[in-house]
Amino acid sequence: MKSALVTGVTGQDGSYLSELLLKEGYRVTGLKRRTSINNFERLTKVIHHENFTLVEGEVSDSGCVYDLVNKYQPDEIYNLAAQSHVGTSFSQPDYTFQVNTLGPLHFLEAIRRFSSNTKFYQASTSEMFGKNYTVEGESKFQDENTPLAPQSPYAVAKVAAHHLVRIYREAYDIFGCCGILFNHESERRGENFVTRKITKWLAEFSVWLSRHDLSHDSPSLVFDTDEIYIGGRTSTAQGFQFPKLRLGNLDSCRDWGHAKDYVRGMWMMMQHETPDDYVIATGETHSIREFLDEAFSLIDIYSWENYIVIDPEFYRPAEVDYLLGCPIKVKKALDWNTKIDFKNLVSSMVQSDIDGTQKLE
Ligand code: NAP
Ligand code: G4F
Repeated sequence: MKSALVTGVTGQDGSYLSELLLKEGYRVTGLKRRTSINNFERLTKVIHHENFTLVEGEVSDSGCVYDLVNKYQPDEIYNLAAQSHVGTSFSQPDYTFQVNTLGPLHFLEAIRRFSSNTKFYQASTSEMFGKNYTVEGESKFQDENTPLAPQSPYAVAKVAAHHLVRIYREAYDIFGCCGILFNHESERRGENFVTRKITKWLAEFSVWLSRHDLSHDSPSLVFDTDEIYIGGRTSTAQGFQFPKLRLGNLDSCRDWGHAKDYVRGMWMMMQHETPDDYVIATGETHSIREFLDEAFSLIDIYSWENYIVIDPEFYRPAEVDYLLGCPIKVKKALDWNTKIDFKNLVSSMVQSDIDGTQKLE
């Protein structure tokens, strides 16, 4: 039986990846950091599985990582743990580096010292490209050859980790792969990323409307306040009015896929005979405005401008304007493909949030 250690197991990708690995017959050890209250919501499908174990650990603590790797000597390590919010990395750059750069370095060192046959996956990101893209004829895209030009402390920390994996691969012959994953979302996406923030608000608004038997397309039903609606969570509505959705820059474009497809790509890279880095993306890009068009249309609202407020608080000191990944290498080498397209991604997120909100009512 193969064994895997998954860091960031309580996160979006960690939970989907654990499900996949258990299906593939692995023994999975999930690393969770110490929290004052358990956050196992995403782990309901795996937590009672006989081949799944949770261990507590902190990736920025080298001794902790060395002990874990030495003790478990897993066949594969998937390092998904990160301070994963780009906006937060501007206010917490030091912490972001400790987790996102020193974390992977500790694993690479631990493998080199104690477990040289362990394969290592590092969660690299399309944010590393920053403002750069490759131009070919009419098309603009990023692939494995596009130069990196990070635009945030988050991205700089990930670039450092990306290069560390390459160096350990070349210098010490460690089987290390970096997945350069473009944005991937799901019903389990963190609530302060833009897609989930939108779908959660829509669900709460939609359920509130039906509870009050109100018509959908009536802007007089919403009001502007920054006190009640904060960071993706609505608390109360005010009489027959509901707080507007507050967002930042709507003009950036992202290549959004579904996390379930993307964790399959991570696993496929690790099964290949040689370690390498791959872009994982859909090859399609959409602006935040287009995401709003699609999501609001699902509750029969076609002029969403009336329902949102542009709040400078959600603008970043530096922005990544355009991401569109070219996944040709991973398609050719690993036969990887997406199964869930943009429309299905948005509708499954909206529906899941509506179901979740109704359950709470
Ligand atoms: P996520 O939902 O934010 O999950 C991050 C995980 O890391 C959580 O389990 C978190 O624990 C854990 N973590 C944070 N700090 C830690 C620490 N110091 N020690 C141990 N664990 C720690 O992120 P995700 O969307 O699943 O992304 C997974 C990885 O892929 C991240 O490295 C991210 O940067 C990268 N990535 C994501 C995307 C994307 O679009 N989703 C694209 C490219 C790359 P808590 O649950 O306790 O917070
Ligand atoms: O949803 P976001 O926060 O994702 P972002 O910054 O693209 O980062 C995500 O994808 C990366 C891969 O490219 C990962 F590495 C990273 O870990 C994370 O998963 O923001 C997307 C866009 C940005 O341009 C942001 O400025 O949406 C814009 N935006 C507009 N209003 C907002 C908001 N972003 C957030 N989080 N909240 C807003 O209210």
